[in-house]
Amino acid sequence: MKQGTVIKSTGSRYKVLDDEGITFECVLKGRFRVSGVRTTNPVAVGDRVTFDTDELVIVELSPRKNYIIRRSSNLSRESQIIAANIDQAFLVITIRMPSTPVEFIDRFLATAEAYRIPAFLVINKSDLYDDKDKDLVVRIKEVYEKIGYGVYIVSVTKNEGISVIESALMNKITLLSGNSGVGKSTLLNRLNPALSLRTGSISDYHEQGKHITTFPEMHPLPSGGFVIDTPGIRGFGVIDFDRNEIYHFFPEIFRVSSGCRYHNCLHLNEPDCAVRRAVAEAEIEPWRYKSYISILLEGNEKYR
Ligand SMILES: Nc1nc2c(ncn2[C@@H]2O[C@H](COP(=O)(O)OP(=O)(O)OP(=O)(O)O)[C@@H](O)[C@H]2O)c(=O)[nH]1
Ligand SMILES: [Mg+2]
Ligand SMILES: [Zn+2]
Repeated sequence: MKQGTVIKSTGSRYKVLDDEGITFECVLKGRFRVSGVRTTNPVAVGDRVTFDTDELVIVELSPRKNYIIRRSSNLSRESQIIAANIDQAFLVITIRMPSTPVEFIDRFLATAEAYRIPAFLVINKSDLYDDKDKDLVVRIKEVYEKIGYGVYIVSVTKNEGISVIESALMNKITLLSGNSGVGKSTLLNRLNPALSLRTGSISDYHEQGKHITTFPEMHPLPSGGFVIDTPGIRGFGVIDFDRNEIYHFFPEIFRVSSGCRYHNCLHLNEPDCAVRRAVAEAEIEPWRYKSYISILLEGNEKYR
């Protein structure tokens, strides 16, 4: 018997990396169930498992620190576990080619808060930006750092800002997310050239829109640690937010909400709302408040 980490799953087969760095192709032992959740896959990337090195069978799943999940479809009660034991989540964004909407950033960060996974922003393609774009980069950095999120500004192709990212990823399991075309695969190739992932391909763009079941892969980094490359917000697993709880996932809104007159204030139209006051006084960034309202009123359906 050996312990290892699942680094790839294709539904029935699992690639398990042991602690000496050797990989084994394993299957699951008989009926393998995780109590509590009905999932299409009982074991996911990031899982720590015990496996039989002769039979190549996974016999036990170690307790998880966390896991992210998505419903297989709107009507289905079955869920897919996307990944387990995630230490942090990095969202790669760009100001142009493509331009990432701030609401997308805020939905991602709120989801990370709901999972209690520390989240960071990576603003890529800094080599492309004109003065106006650079002003926006500075603004985004200011707004999110003030809330408490780490923000990195990089150009992967010019190899600028990459060593800081490298240290931040060391010995951690990191979920890497971001819209198609922002440079996730390019970044991973930069961090580990042996990966030679496909970049900038047209077919990648097409796959984005489809609701196909995909199994993400964990990519090992030479300096230790793993990165899980997942597309978009669906890759993160979309949470069914409880309406009354959404503002808990906007840290700066949550902080001032104790000053609202009503303890169950949703910060919409209630009188004497400390959140709306903070927005009016520019203590809370208006676009963050807008994102909050958007999730409150529309939920997450549009990203499912
Ligand atoms: N100018 C510039 N282009 C970049 C940079 N990083 C990546 N690119 C380009 O952006 C395009 C998309 O990069 P990918 O790495 O394929 O993007 P991705 O995020 O993996 O996209 P999907 O796999 O579709 O989700 C490629 O043509 C890259 O060469 C950068 O720092 N500057
Ligand atoms: Mg890619
Ligand atoms: Zn309020």
